[in-house]
Amino acid sequence: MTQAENRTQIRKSLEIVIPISGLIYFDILSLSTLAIMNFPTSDLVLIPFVVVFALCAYGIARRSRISYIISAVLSATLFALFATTIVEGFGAVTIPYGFFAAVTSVPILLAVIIYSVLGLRRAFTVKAGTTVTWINHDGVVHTITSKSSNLFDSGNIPTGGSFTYTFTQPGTHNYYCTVHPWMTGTIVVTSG
Ligand SMILES: [Cu+2]
Repeated sequence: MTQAENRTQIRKSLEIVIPISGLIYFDILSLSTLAIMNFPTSDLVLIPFVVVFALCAYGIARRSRISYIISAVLSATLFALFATTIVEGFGAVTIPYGFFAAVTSVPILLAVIIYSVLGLRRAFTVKAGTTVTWINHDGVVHTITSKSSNLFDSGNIPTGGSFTYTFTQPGTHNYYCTVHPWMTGTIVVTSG
């Protein structure tokens, strides 16, 4: 592995590790804050966020594109919803937990937004000539089938099986699973 490849590899794993740990941290922080405050109805709006964030963390671990989009959009939404609470938290040095929650959640939500967008942009982008391998870690059969073009079709990939394809044509390649057509993915191939 060359140094440049190494750097790309590290950057890609940051785009997985940072959103996942950020989302999990935010879930733990939200749940413990709610528990400390005895679940006030005014803040129960956090519960759906906690659930979706957990699902997103799981989805990002499985390289799901939509999870990146949802985690970025919802983190930004939380900022907007809780802007005043966050500002109050910063001023409330006398309430150590509120201050701690505000101070940690701001950089963490920002990191989740930034790295989700980066992950979305980069994790599925390869240079022309790159060989991509899909491994089926799931318990059921899936396929990797190109959508509009007839570029590639893996046929059924059993559990533990894999499919390898070398992308030579630059462009956006959408693919899906013929068994579960709602499962889709995208590989962006850049020239050279
Ligand atoms: Cu499938």
